[in-house]
Amino acid sequence: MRRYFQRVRLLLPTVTLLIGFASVAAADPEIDRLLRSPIGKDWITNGGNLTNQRYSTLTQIDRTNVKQLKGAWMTRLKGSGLGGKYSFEGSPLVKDGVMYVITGNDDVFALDAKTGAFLWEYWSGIDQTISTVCCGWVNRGLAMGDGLLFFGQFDANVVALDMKTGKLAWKTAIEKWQDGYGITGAPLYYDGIVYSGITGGEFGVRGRLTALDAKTGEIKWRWYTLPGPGEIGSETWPAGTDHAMRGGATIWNTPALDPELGLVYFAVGNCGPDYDGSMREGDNLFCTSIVALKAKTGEYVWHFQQVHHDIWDYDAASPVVLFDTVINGEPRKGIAEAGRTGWVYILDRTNGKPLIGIEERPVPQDPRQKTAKTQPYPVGDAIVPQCAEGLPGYENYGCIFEPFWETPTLIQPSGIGGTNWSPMPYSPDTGYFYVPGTVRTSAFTRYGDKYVVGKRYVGGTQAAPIGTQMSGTFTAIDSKTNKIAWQHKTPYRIGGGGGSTVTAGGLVFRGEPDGNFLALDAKTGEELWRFQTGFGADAPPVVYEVDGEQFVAIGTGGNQLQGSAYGDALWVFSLNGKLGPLWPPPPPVTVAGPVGPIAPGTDAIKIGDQNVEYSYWPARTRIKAGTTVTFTNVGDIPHDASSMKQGEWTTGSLAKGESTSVTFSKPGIQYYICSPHPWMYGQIIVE
Ligand SMILES: [Cu+2]
Repeated sequence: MRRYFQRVRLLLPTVTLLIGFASVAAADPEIDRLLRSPIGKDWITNGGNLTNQRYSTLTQIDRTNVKQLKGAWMTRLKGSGLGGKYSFEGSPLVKDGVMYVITGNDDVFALDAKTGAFLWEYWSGIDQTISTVCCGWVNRGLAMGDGLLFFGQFDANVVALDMKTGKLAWKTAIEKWQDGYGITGAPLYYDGIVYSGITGGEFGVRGRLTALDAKTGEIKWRWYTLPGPGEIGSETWPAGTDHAMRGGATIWNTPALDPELGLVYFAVGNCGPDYDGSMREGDNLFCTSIVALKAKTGEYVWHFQQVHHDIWDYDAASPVVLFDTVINGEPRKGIAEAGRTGWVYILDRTNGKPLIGIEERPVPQDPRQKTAKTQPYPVGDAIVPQCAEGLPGYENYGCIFEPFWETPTLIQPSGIGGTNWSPMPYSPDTGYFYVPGTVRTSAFTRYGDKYVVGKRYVGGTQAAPIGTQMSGTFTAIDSKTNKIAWQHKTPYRIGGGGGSTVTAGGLVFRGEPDGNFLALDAKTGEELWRFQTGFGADAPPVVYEVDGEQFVAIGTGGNQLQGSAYGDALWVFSLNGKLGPLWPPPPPVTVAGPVGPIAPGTDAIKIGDQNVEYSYWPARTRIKAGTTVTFTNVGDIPHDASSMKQGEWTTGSLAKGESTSVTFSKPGIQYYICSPHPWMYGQIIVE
């Protein structure tokens, strides 16, 4: 990859010429001005403004008075996105006293931001049989401009609604969900263009950033994250093969944009098949990378790859953050992204070179996986442990870049650890990034997978061993050193799509999967306020002002991957609030494995029943040897039940309504998981 820096240098003069780009007549001058400005009374895009900093300049609520914060209003969103298959990760947008919010079912509501009264509602009618959902039904938010609201849907359409009425303005299909594509990330609007990523990295898709005309929905250009033959990066894939064409590299989250440099930036997710690198020798660009393109044309400018030849599902899934800083007395333009590796990658956004330092170091090798010789190690601290400890029954274990083959190998942070989809706020007051992380071990196993259009294509699995602890960290990272300023150990997994926001009042607001909403001192980390919302309180909060009153809003609908209780509520807080806390919901599990009472004698197990898509009912059963157990999928998407001992038994993939029976003849304890969703556990005690 080193040779690409050559190209970066060649492109720099072009970048310099683009300064002044912002002065060109804009399509929506007011929104564009707000997008370029510090976040004030309105919150008009997912990350607050073009930087994704989530730093509000409002100061009415501060360290001295935050203890008085109470609920100003709480509105239930009419059952939208309510259920175990959904996560609520959208940040509400606010403009001129109107709040717009999207749920995990792609339904959109406009509310009076002061009272929570409904102004209009848009029900997506999204096909509930979509079977290419990787990681829960979720929508990470909206964008606005030209009088329209923009969002992506699960069915891979980008949609625009009239902001005044909620009526559909246009709808553009980027791809078909039947081919594995979907959209879960919030788009970015700027200067008449809507930028949208795409998901489907677990389904052998070809990732891309798509730029649409905001007024018409017409596709202006697309930039593929996986190079075609002869294109930049094609030499990092095996010559004469088409593996790159189904190599995933999707874009999970909202881009950022620097109008002065004229560049749009985004993070690219893992390579496909996720856990099988045997047929895709090379660094595999642009998997697990940060990429900069010319914002107007989509022309490549630079990239930085965080993990070469990724076989661990180490997505770059958190939104990139732009920030300006001073290093060694020199003003620098920075960009940062928090990875699943547990590191924050800090670069110069003019050229993609490390700002603090990132070293290429040799790593353990396995020729069968075609492992990369070296990997980038950022200077500074990781926010989660990067080595797994040994466990009984596991011969192999190791650290972050430990290779694996067919014998389960324990690795931390794992592809479900570190920072996943959650945003990372930045405060120019403290100079800190606020980084959520999940701490857990995964047992990685590689197996082959044949590519079939629209089917899962991951080539292996990672599952937390039964009985292992799962928790989290919330860390302030100093942007000048990439070192920990302060860190909280959290009892639950965070970073899987929840989030936080920082203010000029010196506060960090963040939710917990157990329903608590917290305010921390941004400088010291001290907890200053805590409020029980009654629902899983994970979504990234926002801060806004109406009629001189400052509000803090958070969607409390739970998060399927963090295990928090589901709901359909939106809570809004202010110093004049009157509403008190609710009873706590059931807390998330902290130990991997099947939960719930043991059902004696049950020989019928339902998958996805009782509105909990990713579950077995009962999760635990006790039977006599020789019993035949029937597994039936009553959920919406395909699932299976597969022995945690690889290859011992499996139901095979069951579509909605399908059943398969398995006979258990030998006494013993059987643990099983769903192979596409390895966080689903079941237990059968055979006597
Ligand atoms: Cu499943």
